[in-house]
Amino acid sequence: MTSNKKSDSFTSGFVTIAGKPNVGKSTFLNCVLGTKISITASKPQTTRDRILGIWGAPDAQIIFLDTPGLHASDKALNQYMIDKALSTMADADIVLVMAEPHDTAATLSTLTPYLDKSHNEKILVVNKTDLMPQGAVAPKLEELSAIYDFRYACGVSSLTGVGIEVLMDTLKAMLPEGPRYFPEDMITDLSVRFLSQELVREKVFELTRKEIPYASAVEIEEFREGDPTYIRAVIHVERPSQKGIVIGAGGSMLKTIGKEARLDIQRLTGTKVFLELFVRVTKDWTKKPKTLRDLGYK
Ligand SMILES: Nc1nc2c(ncn2[C@@H]2O[C@H](COP(=O)(O)OP(=O)(O)OP(=O)(O)O)[C@@H](O)[C@H]2O)c(=O)[nH]1
Ligand SMILES: [Mg+2]
Repeated sequence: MTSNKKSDSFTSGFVTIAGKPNVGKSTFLNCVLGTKISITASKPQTTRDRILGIWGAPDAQIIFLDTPGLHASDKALNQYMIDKALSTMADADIVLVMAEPHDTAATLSTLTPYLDKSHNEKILVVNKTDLMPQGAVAPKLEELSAIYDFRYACGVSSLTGVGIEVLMDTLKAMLPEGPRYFPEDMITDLSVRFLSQELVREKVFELTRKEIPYASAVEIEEFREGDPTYIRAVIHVERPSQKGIVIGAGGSMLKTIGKEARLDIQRLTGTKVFLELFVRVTKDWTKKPKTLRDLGYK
């Protein structure tokens, strides 16, 4: 791609990562940043909010915005997630539309109405190319490119990093000259408190089954910085039966969630972490705008 920017110029801009649930948007962001700021899981609808990550080079700063997967649902929480994804797409200079190997033109074209809502450049990125046989990427890109007027299309693997550098060069060439929006050493605008809450939610997502991940929210009631960092968090569920499952036999499930979350939060804070977890029933919280707001989805 050609660029007529001056050699001493600084390039910057906002790139929103959008697509259906579970295609690897958050894994891609973590791969680009080389650090984990967005939680990931093998189940769909993991990300619920806009997650901002800042990529920097001496001559460029690209602000990536990870979004909840686009899907159809009337439930208040899901509507919140879809609205968040759409507003974050509208704010971007470039929307990176992420797909995965088993997408077809038919499955990907369900996104077209969403793409039509924002008037910015769109790039198609097929993620998880490590799962594709050699030679299958180019025909897949050609097939999926037909659904929209994409400015560029490429394949990447967020697991191995293949293709990421080429994509970053392309984004840099496409973005305009602009200021450094965030301080050079900043990687996200999210607080350690919020990231800790997300890490607990990630463990609930990975370790529980069926409807439990979708009925769970995490609220940090107390966060005291220091060494150790002290965190008291509540896992909200919708029904008493779900509370029993999250606690597990003899407290075993809650113990595992706590242990795994604590290790991740320790990596984040660089301190010892004392994590106290409780489970509370907040009836039908995913369906009511008021409880959604109370739990931070606003
Ligand atoms: N093999 C392979 N798996 C990947 C790759 N990228 C992501 N995954 C896996 O795909 C699953 C979903 O990844 P996420 O990053 O949570 O996907 P997402 O698009 O953010 O999902 P939502 O937040 O639910 O919309 C996880 O199990 C990841 O490990 C990749 O490049 N290759
Ligand atoms: Mg995600």
